[in-house]
Amino acid sequence: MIFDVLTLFPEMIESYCGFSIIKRASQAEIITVNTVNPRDFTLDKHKKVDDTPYGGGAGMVLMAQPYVDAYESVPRLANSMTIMLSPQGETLNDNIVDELSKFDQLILLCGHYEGFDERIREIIKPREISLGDFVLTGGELPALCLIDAVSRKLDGTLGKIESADDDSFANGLLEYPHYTRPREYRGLKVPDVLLNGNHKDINEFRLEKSLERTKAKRPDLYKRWMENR
Ligand code: 4FL
Repeated sequence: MIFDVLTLFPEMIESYCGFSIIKRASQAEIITVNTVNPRDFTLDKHKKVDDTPYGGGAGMVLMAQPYVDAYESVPRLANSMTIMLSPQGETLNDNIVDELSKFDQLILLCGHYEGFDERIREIIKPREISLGDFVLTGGELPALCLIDAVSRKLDGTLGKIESADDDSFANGLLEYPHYTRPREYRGLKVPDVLLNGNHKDINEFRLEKSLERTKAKRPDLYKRWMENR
């Protein structure tokens, strides 16, 4: 998977991708993360990427020309999708992450300031994706969330044991509680069933706990799970 990220702050993307599992996925060539800075495509000597809005109002608007030229400089694979990170998009979820993980290339457009000149949308026609109903200072964190969530779905990124298949959401339920050593901490004991080595009992216990906490914390997911089983 190639991620091409259009951003005015490439170091934000590069620094996050230099750690932990995402770094390992890059080294294993499961993913490649490239950045393109629209500032490098400005035509004036001040390298201006934003300007005041026509019609007045607060803030600055990202200019179309540097953004569109930066976008058009990205080499396109056949199986590619362009995504704008924006609070106006559809909200990201595990189904969309699965769908996106099937592409060979994701081109991610990060906004800043008050927003994009509308002609960027009209020319590029990206799919718009939001992380939720809140506003950030820029689209870099949402882009990184998307890179992270998609990367961990790709073959080889996670080990077999940590595999994404039984994550919360992948099976439609929240995860069961996890415990590690010691067997007792501040008077709180690890449930006996996890210590007796009976895997049928353990699986039953875990499913029961998954159902219990999904019902309590996410009645919407619980309802859907009950309807589909
Ligand atoms: C993008 C917020 C996606 C939530 C500012 C620029 C944003 C965002 N989801 N805020 N992009």
